[in-house]
Amino acid sequence: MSMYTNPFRSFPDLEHVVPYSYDTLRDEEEQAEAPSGGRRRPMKVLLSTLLSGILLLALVMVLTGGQRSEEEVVEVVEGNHHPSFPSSKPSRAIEPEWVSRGVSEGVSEKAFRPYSEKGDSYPWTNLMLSWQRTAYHFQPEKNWMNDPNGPLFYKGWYHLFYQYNPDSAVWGNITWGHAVSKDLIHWLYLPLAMVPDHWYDINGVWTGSATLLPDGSVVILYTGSTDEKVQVQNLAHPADPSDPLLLHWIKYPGNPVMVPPPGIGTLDFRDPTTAWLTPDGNWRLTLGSKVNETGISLVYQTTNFTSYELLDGVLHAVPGTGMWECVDFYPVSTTEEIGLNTSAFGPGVKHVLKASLDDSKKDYYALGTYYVENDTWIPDNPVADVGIGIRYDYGKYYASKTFYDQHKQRRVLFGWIGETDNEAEDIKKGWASVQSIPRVVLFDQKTGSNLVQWPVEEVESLRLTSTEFDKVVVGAGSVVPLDVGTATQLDITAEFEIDSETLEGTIEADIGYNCTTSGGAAGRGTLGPFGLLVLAEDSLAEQTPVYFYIAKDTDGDYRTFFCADESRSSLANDVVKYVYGSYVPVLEGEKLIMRLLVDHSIVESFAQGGRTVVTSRVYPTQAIYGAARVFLFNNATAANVTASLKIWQMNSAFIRPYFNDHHI
Ligand code: DQQ
Repeated sequence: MSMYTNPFRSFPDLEHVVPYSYDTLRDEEEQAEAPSGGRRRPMKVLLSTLLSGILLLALVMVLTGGQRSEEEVVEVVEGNHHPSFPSSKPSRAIEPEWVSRGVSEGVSEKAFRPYSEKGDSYPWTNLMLSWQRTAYHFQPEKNWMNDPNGPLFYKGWYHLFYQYNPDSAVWGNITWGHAVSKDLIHWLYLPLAMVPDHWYDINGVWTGSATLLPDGSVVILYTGSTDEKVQVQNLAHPADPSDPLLLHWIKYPGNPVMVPPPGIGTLDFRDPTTAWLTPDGNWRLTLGSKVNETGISLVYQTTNFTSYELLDGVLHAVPGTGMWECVDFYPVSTTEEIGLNTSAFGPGVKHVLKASLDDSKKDYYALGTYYVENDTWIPDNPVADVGIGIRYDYGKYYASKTFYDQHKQRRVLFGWIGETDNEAEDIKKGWASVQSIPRVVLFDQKTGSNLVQWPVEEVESLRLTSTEFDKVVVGAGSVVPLDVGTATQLDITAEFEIDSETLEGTIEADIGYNCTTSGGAAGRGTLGPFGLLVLAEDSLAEQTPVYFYIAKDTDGDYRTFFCADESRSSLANDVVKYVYGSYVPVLEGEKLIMRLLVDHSIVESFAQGGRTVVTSRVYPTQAIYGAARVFLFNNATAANVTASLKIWQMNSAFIRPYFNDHHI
């Protein structure tokens, strides 16, 4: 097959593209009217809808004054401190000034390189840099890693493949790294699974997915960047299916099996999903692309995984969201707390569509209905469509991928947690990026409008000694140390109650609250912020607050936010410090609960059982090793809060090379 001719049917006509508003439900940005959408529309409707999308964007830009989204703002919070609240000034914010890696190949910006040419970076010591390595998150022994690829459970082992540069701590020369685990926590590094060694992937063995077939065999589909940097899809299968470690992979001699169809840019065609089996007995898969600024998801059909047919239309499209990378598409049960096989379909099932937005490097998902008869997916709530609504994680988190774990009947999510430091420091420390602790993903039956994500139960096997704190009163404007010894590897569960008199007596509080633009942890309001300071040293000159903030309107309705403020996380001036966060649904009678996994330079924070999640990458210079502490804080002006906590010290995971004589 010639790769530049189109062996398939014509490019989908985007018949059912419907523009929705650009506002985000959770980011609290300006909301515009969303037209209701039909499922199939003619091309002229597409053109007019795209045009209205552009006009709508222009309108929103005017209304918001072109306001930048949360993470584009590097927060600088000045003054407004209560004397007992940490008074250190956040260090200077950085306007990133970087050189692109990967963009010419048609993938996201991969490098953050502030001050690399000015030479005025912070004087990092080896001691500081070595502290940043995580103890129980997965990361390769050395060098660069990005997206998780092809996770699966096979013959007793969990397999994780990942985008990996075997030569350096920066993006490039992308191969598939490979590790296996019995429990998703302790990992053995295996030899590289696939390297760029054919014309159809010589510029990179990029992201892909595994599909487990009913006969127990495995196929992998991945994107190759060809000798001419064209993005194509390739097929691979295990050389020895009886090998539980799947050490060797054979690339299909007929590769590529899918090439960019007419109308799709050669740099805009990547990241095939796990395939699902439809009731008509065909396999389908989807992959991300764009047409102008409309992010789309193409659908292919196959029976044998070697020949594919591009189906008419698209699974879904959202104007203004740009290139969709690492699309994920899977069913969730609305009635049972179990995961579903990717091919599950029928009553009691909703489908999640997730896209990683190349333009903003954020992972957005939405819940909706999959119509197998015409391979379209319609969001439950058009205003919270993919790319404009809910995110998996409001912190540093991208290119995520789920798999169905048939061993434990759960759907497990991995996500790439990149660096926000200076690339020169990544090169010095010899590595860059970690994977999130795998999270179980479930439909939230209580709210009906979001997923919940929760660290896999196996992480609890790392819990060592614990300390409990019962009903600690944290007065308005105060900080309370929690004596747990060294606080660099922790699992923290905390429950907060705000004093009801103040809560009820408050007529109105901060209705326009926004984690990023309302002053971070130092911005004081009647009913917040309150929460924890982690990776803090005694003087609080360095600290990472993770907190709730309650807003109340005159109708007596509450809106709760869950935020993490990195602006004082490090005295270093050459790392990016964001204030992240979002709204979190809190139902009648629920306490405010958070769980934090602290592991050196990463803090994964879950609110209300995982309805809202925020991951922070932080690079303290003093709050490290034995100097790292944890505190409760309450920076509200009026309300006292009562907190009950359990804090575990966490063991390190065994993450090491595999040798034949090693067992875990
Ligand atoms: N990373 C891969 C691409 C994918 C991107 C290249 C997302 O396949 O689109 O390393 O981070």
